Amino acid sequence: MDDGRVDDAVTDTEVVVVGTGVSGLAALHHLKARGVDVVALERNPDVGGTWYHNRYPGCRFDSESYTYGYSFSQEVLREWHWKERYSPQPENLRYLRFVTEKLALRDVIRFNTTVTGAHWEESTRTWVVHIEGGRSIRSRFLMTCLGMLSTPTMPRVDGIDTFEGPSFHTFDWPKDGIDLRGKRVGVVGTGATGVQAIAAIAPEVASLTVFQRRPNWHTPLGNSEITVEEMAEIRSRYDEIFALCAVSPGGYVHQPDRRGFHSLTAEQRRRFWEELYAQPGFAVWLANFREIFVDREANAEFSAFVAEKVRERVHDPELAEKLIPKDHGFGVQRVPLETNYYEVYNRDNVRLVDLQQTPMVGVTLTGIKTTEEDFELDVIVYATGFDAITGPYEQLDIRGVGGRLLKDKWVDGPETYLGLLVRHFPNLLMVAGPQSSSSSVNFPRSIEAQVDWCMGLLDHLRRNGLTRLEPTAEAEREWVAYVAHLYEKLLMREARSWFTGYNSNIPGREHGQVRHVMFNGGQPKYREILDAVASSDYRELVLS
Ligand code: NA7
Repeated sequence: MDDGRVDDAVTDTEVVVVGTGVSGLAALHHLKARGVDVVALERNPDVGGTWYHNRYPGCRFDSESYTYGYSFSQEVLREWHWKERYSPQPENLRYLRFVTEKLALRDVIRFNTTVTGAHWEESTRTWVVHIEGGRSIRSRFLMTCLGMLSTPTMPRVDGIDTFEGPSFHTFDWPKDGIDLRGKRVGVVGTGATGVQAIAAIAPEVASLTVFQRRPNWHTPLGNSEITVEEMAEIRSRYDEIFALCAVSPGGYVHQPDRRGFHSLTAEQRRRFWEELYAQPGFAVWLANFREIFVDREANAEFSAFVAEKVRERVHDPELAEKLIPKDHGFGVQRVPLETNYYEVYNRDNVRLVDLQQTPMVGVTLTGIKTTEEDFELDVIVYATGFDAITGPYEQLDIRGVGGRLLKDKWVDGPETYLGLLVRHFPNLLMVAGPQSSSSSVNFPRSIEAQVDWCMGLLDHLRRNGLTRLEPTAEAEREWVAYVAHLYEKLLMREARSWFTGYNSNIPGREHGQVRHVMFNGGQPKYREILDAVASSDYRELVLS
C-alpha cells in the first residue's frame, strides 16, 4: 500500500480525534460536516476538557466570553447567551455541552476511553491507537486535541501522600464539590489558577494560608454581567468582533497601542496606564505599548506603575513588598487576572507564607511544614500548574516511522512543523500542539485557524487520492528555528514560566532553560503562514 491508494478495508475509521475539549469539538464538527468517518476518544465521562476538569471556585475566562465562543456556527452564535463578560467554569462547560448537542457531535464520541498510545504502521499507512484496557482502533489519520494544560504537576516534596485530610490539584477539584466553610485551608501556588481560587474561597473559610514561592504580576479582571439587551447588541456585532480578533496579535479585542512608548512623556504614559488599569481583561497587557514586551526600560517603568497599585491595595507595606515580583517584569510571564486578589491579604483570616524566605520542607499528616513553622490544615489545594503543552504528548506512547518515540524526539524541546505536524510521524495532526500559536493567543481563535487548515489539507488529500502526509526535514528545521528566533526578540525568553518550558516539579526543567514551546509571532502572522502553505499546495509536505 505505498502507491497512495486508500485501502479502507484496513481501517476502523478515517480519523480518530483524541480529546473533546474546545479543540476536539471544533475538529469533530468540521469532520462530521464533511461526512468524514470519525471517532472521538475521550477519557472523561463528558465533553469539555479543561472546562470539565477545572472546577475550583473562581475558575473563569480571562478572555472576553464572546470572543471565546466558536465563530463557525451561526446557530450557536444566535442562541447562546454569555451571561458574564468573563464567564465562569460551570457556564463554560454548559456552553460546550450546548454546542455538542446543537451540532450533534455526541454520537461519535466514546467516553471513558483513555488513549495510552498510538503506533504508526507504514505497511497499511494507518495509526493503531491503543486504549486503556487493551483495545485498539485503526485509523488513517490521528488528530490529537489533548489540550495544553491537561497534565497537572504536583510539588516534589516529602510526605505529599501522607496528609490525612483532603488534598488535590486544582485540575482535579472534587467533581461533586467540597464544603470549605469553617475549614483551615492551605493553597500552594499563586499563578492564574491560584489567584482565582484564593480570592474566591477566602471569604468562606475559617483560615486561608497561601504558600507563595515567586509572586506574579496580577491586574484586575473587571468582570460584569451581560444583560439580555447587551447580548443582543454583541450578537449584532459578532462579525466585527471576530474580525477585530483576527487582526490582533493576541486574538483578542485588544489592539496594541502603536504610538510608541518613547514618543510620549512619562506623564502621558502614566495617564494612559491609569486608563488601561481601569479597563477590563487583558487590555492592560495587550493594549499597552508594544515596547513593554521587548524593551527593558519600558517594561521596568510599567512594572513600577503596577507595583504602586499593589502597594495601594495591600494595607501592610511589608506584605505588599512580598507580593511584588522582583525577579521578572510585568507581562513576561502570563498575566493572571484577578478579582479582589490583593484585598484578600487585608483580611484577618488570610496569611501569606513566603516560601522564598521559609521554604517548604514537606507535607505532614496534619499540614505543611516549612523551615520555620508547622501549619495545621484541614484541606490542601495545590495550584501548582502543569506539564504544559508537551506534557500531554509525552505521557502517551506515540511511535512514528520505524518505531520512533515522540517523547525521544522532543527530549531537548519540541520539534514540529507549524505546531501541527511532526516529521517521522505521518498523518498526525496536532491541534493546539507545541509551537502552534495556541498558548500565545486567545485559545479558540487560534484553534479555529488550525482546524480549518487541517480540514483544507485533508480535503486536498482526498481530492487527489492521497493517503500519507509528512513535513519535509527542511520545513520542520526552518519552523523550529523560526520559533526559536521569535523568542529571542522577547523579554519573555528570560522568564521562568510555562511559556518557556519551566516547571520546578519536573526533573531537568527547574531552571528555566528555554524550551521553544510556543509560536510568538501573533495570530495574524500565524494565519498568514498557514494560508501561504495551503495555497502553495503544501509544498513543504511530502504527500503520497
Ligand atoms: P502556573 O502559572 O504554572 O503557576 C503555578 C504556581 O504554582 C506558581 O505560582 C508556582 O510558583 C507555584 N508552584 C509550583 N510548584 C510549586 C512548589 N513545588 N512549591 C511552591 N509553589 C509551587 O499554573 P496555573 O495553573 O496557575 O496557570 C496555568 C495556566 O492556566 C495559566 O497561565 C492560564 O493560561 C490558565 P513558581 O512560579 O514556580 O515559583
